[in-house]
Amino acid sequence: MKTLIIIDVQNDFIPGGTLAVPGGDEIISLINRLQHEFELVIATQDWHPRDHASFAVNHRDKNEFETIKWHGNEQVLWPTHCVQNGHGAEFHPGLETARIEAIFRKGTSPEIDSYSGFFDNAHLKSTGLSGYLKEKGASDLYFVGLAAEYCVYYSIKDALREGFSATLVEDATRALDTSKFEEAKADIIQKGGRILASDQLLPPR
Ligand code: VGL
Ligand code: ZN
Repeated sequence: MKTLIIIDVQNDFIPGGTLAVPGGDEIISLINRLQHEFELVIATQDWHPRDHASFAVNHRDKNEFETIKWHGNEQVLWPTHCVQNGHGAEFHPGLETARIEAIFRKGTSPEIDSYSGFFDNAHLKSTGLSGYLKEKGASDLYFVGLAAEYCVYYSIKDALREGFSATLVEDATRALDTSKFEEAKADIIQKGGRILASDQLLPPR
């Protein structure tokens, strides 16, 4: 079953938010149009407690966007974003949510960050998304949303590891850092994922 997975289209990742992805607002109407081409639509939300370890303010003498070693993994220290129940964690009001059948939340444990919609960054904790999709018979996954080289890319890598077919809809995502996104795209192809443009999915206008 063709399934659309909408990653983190939340206020904090859209211009005006605390971790805004440039052009993040430009993809919302396209994501709304794409939803109608899919049998199953799922979304994720970054959903952090205020004391989350990925926030720079929770580390002494560290700056935003600095990288540290955290439990043996590289961890970027982010501006405070997507705090549980806060305005920044809500879906952007322009995103149509009527057809979203399930929402998977991630980054909920204070001590572990989770870019992927499937697992945390250390692969210790599952969100249940993989099992949900398998039970639904969803094998053909298409990814859109924010941010391209973080949560979208990590979700695609985990989808491939879990044995799904995974496709990035390239014009329905935006990156924080476009050169990192180029590396991510090369890696997606190398790992057996696909990249296509939305006009290959939408009816002609
Ligand atoms: C994300 C950085 C931190 C994302 C989430 O949604 O791409 N990026 N938390
Ligand atoms: Zn986050």
